[in-house]
Amino acid sequence: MPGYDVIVVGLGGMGSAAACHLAARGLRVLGLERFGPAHDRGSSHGGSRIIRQSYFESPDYVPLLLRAYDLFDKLARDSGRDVITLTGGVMAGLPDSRTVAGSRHSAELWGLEHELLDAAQVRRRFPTMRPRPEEVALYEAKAGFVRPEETVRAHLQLAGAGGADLHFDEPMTGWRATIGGVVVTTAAGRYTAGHLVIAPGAWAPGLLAELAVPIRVERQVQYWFQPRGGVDPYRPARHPIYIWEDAAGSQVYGFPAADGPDGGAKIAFFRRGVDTTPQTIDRTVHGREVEAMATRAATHFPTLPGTFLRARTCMYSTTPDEHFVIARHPGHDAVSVACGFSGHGFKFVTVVGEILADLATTGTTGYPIGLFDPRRFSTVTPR
Ligand code: PYC
Repeated sequence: MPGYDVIVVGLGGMGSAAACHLAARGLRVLGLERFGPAHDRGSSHGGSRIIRQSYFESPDYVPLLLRAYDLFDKLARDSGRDVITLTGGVMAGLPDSRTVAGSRHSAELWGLEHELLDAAQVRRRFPTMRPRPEEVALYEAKAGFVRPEETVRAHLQLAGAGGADLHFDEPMTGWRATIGGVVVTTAAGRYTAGHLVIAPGAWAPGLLAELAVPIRVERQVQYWFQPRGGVDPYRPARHPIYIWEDAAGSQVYGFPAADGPDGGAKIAFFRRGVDTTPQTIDRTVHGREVEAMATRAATHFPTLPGTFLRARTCMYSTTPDEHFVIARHPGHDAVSVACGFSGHGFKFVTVVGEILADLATTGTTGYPIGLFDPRRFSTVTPR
């Protein structure tokens, strides 16, 4: 009999959630992570990530989002941690922009609560914002932010409490399928299990090369500014999360000032990252980058940029169609994979954990994950 029912490789956003759901089902779980708990070397750090329902990327995500919200609430209750805050969300741009029209399409298709605001209504409601007269917004009261580090800690806490063995600073060095499951090796040992879940984040191009999913790892930067006149108008009770698309199709996104007393307002470009790798990423944020962010912030917010406080790099793992990869491994029934979250995945971690637990235990899931099939990119060569 294998030593474990399931080994989870990667205990970032997705893997920690999978370990939590698997342990809650009474399975013997081993989690392996190359860094420490809730680390800042991958894609699950920086204090906040957007959560929203009127999904411009595709209405197909909506059922998963609805479940993700319920599971975030449950995670907060079960762990006692502050993982989700609803602030409302403004999706702004020209009426036919992807951000506005796509969000509206999802909202109408699924009957999601939303309001359409013209520029004057946005200015009145949110004095921090300065839309152009021709811009509009979809406002969604149920949008807000989740806290990536706290979410990972919460999942790890519950996984550990459920009996999972969690090994940090222990990267997987290899795996192979066997008759009864898998063997996973690390520098510290050799482990057997009936099933393997690989949730490698930005390490996917190396660890899941055989899937032939053309994932681009992008260097991204998150910036915090202290608004002129102070942060009070930017507090979560007054200032929503937002995604704002300009006439050229470039999106920025941001948050209320929620990272401590002088944490500032966080803003970032969505996409526009440069290609990188986890091994070579430039963690320095350069003056010209801060300048570009400050200039863009000033076009939407009368009291930004104010004073630059700090910036942090992270990584996106982007697929060509910007949809995720979640599936049983096409070459191995004993392996499930989750990668390619393309910069919009963190809000889904709770439900992805549940889906991975379904795939590991039953081979299938009741959730609609056809969109995330890795075979959409190419024929898979079994290892
Ligand atoms: O995760 O919803 C998201 C998001 C939007 C822009 C950047 N991230």
